[in-house]
Amino acid sequence: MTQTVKKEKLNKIEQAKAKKHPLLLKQELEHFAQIGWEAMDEFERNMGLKWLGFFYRTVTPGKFMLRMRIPNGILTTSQMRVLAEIVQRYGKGAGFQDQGNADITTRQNLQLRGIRLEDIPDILNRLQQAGLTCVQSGMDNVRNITGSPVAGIDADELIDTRGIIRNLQDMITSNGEGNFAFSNLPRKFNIAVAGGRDNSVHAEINDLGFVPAFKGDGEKERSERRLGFNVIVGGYFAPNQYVAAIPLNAWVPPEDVVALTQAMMIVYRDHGPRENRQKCRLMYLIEAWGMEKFRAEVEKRLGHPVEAAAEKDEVDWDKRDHIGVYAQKQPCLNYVGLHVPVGRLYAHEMFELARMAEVYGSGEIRLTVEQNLILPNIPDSRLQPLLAEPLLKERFSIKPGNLSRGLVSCTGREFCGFAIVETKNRAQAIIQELEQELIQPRPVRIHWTGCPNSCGQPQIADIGFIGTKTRKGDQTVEAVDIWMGGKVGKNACFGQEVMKKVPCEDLKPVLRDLLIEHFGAKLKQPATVEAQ
Ligand code: SRM
Ligand code: SF4
Repeated sequence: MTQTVKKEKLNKIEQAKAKKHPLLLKQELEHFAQIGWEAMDEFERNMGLKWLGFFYRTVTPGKFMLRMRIPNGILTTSQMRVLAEIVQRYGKGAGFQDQGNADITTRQNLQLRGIRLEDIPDILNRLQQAGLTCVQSGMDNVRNITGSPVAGIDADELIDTRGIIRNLQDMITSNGEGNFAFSNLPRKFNIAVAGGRDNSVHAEINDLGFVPAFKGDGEKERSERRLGFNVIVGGYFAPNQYVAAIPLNAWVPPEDVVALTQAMMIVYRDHGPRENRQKCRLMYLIEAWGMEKFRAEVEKRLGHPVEAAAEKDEVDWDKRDHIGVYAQKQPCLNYVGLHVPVGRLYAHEMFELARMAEVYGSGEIRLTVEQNLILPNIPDSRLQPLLAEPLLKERFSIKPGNLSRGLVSCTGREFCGFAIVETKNRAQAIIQELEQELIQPRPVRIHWTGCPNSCGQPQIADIGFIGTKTRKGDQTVEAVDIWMGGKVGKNACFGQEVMKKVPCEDLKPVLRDLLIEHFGAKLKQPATVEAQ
């Protein structure tokens, strides 16, 4: 598929891509392994290798983060073991007990830490043998494609998203080998396919979202109506730009999702802006052209008209977090949602999860955009022994506290060069203390993000924190801007900024007051807490 790139003043990254397509670096990995990270060309090391899934970390010089692609967030236990072996063997020095670690991401994905340049060729071999890929997981590529975490097992599901998402990933990455046709987009591109009534992937914050919808005149019997997706486009978060996706006025049956996506990506690739990196996401093309022209160009590429959107979509539930034990649509089988504090996994825990999914389930593990895990297909007879496993008692609870339960955090200063503040450890420490002090009657979704890039999605949280800096006395200290009122599921909307530059060291009492005032929290021992 040939690519036509518009003539305009290209930004620096475009210029570098034009000189040498970063996917070509795959052929030079052995050479890089020999010369070492310090001798590599800076653009190729810091940016180019992200096309292959390896992110150089300036915070930990010499170490890379490996970002996987896990379509629909679904892994087999043998794949989980391969990933556990990689962090254990190659990620030494990057975590607890020198074991290496991995993080579940807000895109239902895994990132592995502490990787050295010289180990990349061997790691890629291992991934390929396991049927896994990390290609095109960063920079100007389509990110991990999210789908309903309970696809195929949810009694109330409308459309099983698993096959669609696998097909999308294979089309975009050439079955995981790397695809030159779709790896020179003007910017990143996020795709989500919702299959249930709660829009559990929050499609509205993606560049391209598919939301279940019935097509029909509404008067016919339900069985005569056709089930497919309404299409929404242009959602994104970037520093100080938080934009919800808007309707394309299009409806597609499930079997047309891949073709429509392909057509849209060609239009974006060939016509999307490439001048100013801050203004290159899909919405800028839609704004420049207007929705009608954008839709017409997509149809032209597709080769046929697209049906107009269904009158309404089927998202009419509050969003579920899937933590706990739930009956599946298959008789006598259950899925068990485990809470993984801020998504952090250590190698020994990854091995344990693989073992448990095999012993009690069907050898499958699923990830959620809340950075948690699901073990599906647990027969009734095996529930009790699974729930008695030490890992569930000590770390990955099915009944976490109502504050821990909704806690999400981006990587933050521990590993991310963009970070303004520490996130994961701080988020957990504050919540653990508040759980000692408060009775919190219902879950509260609290999202931390270490800088305005908003990887931790604070705008969709009940309470969101965005890392910043402020002056306190004569010192510059880490602080957060506070957002409130984000909603997911039915009537999804973004929150609003309610406070600016609250020093992190003063945050706990501020959060305590917000929880008491807005979320029904009560002090356990008022006298003790006031005295602190
Ligand atoms: Fe992100 C860049 C981490 C989800 C918006 N994001 C980065 C980098 C790669 C920056 C870097 O090289 O250090 C971070 C890697 C840190 C590290 O070492 O872990 C990073 N983003 C993450 C993750 C891991 C956060 C998490 O802890 O879960 C998420 C990985 C998802 C995945 O598996 O692919 C992650 N990032 C998001 C999301 C949320 C989402 O996709 O729903 C967003 C906002 C939504 C969006 O993109 O529209 C997001 N990340 C960004 C941006 C701002 C994009 C923009 O258009 O300006 C950047 C910076 C950039 O691209 O220039 C960024
Ligand atoms: Fe890094 Fe900022 Fe993204 Fe957090 S929000 S992972 S600090 S880029």
